[in-house]
Amino acid sequence: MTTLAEYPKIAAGKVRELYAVGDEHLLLVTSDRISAFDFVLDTPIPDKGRVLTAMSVFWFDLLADVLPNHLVAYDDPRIPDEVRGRALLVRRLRMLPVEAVARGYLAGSGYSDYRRTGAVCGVALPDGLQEADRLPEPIFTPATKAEFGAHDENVDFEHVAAEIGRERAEQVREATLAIYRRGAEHAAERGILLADTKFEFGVDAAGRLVVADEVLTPDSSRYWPASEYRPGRAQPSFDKQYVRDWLTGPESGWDRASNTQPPPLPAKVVEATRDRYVEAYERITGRSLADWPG
Ligand code: Q0Q
Repeated sequence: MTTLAEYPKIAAGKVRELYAVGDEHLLLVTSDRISAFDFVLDTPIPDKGRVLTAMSVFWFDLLADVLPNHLVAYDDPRIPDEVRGRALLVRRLRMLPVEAVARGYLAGSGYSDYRRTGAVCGVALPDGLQEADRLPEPIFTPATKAEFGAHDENVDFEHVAAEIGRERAEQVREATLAIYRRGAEHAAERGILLADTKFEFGVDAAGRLVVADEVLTPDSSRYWPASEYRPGRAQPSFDKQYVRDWLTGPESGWDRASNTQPPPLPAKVVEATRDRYVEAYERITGRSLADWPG
């Protein structure tokens, strides 16, 4: 029986770890940790790791006709029982140094770049757009990978072309927009607006572009409830709004401007947040989380 201790840890993010499994594979483990306001909170959300893992598997399968992906297995003897259901066995790729972001709506750094320059990543947009407005069509707005904890820096297409070559950059842009369009269309039919999303791509030994990392999850994308969509303001997050509201509300005793570690979450917020992750999964996939391993 394999244990996680057998596998060398080769990378760690805020809520995920990456382990080497031999020379050809990796184990991508998603924890139950949740981050808010750029802090990793002390309180885990039960099943968050399983939901995000199961979501990536669903999207990899739905979008396999658009581009190959790195998934090898989600239920395999090489996956230790302690992380079963929240770990993916994946092919080891040569990763491209670009955060491949697609935006269908104006939010976050895209909105602030637009307010400052009328464009996002060198892509000019019409005048007069409001926050959270839907864009005339989805746009490719790449970013450079930031050091741990820092925000990625938005860059233009020419920067990506200089980094990875023009032909590969064009392929990444096409793939990013194609996968986003399909995902956003599927989600919108089920009452969830995918405002934007971030992909990571790698290249396999045959030189093929492969979609890696997590795909179209609430951690790599903005998930907005379509029923509450009101352009002209910041939109509520489908999955993180309960956490954000409690932390910035009177009960938490936390001052966001203090830049101090937020307090632990009360059980009611944890439970409501878990329910939102499960609801997002079951609406997007039409499947029950109870049928997912772990
Ligand atoms: C790879 N990451 C992400 C990461 C820290 C995940 C490297 N198939 C692959 C993958 C994937 N996925 C990676 N490298 C080679 N082949 C993914 C950003 C970082 C924790 C989890 N870094």
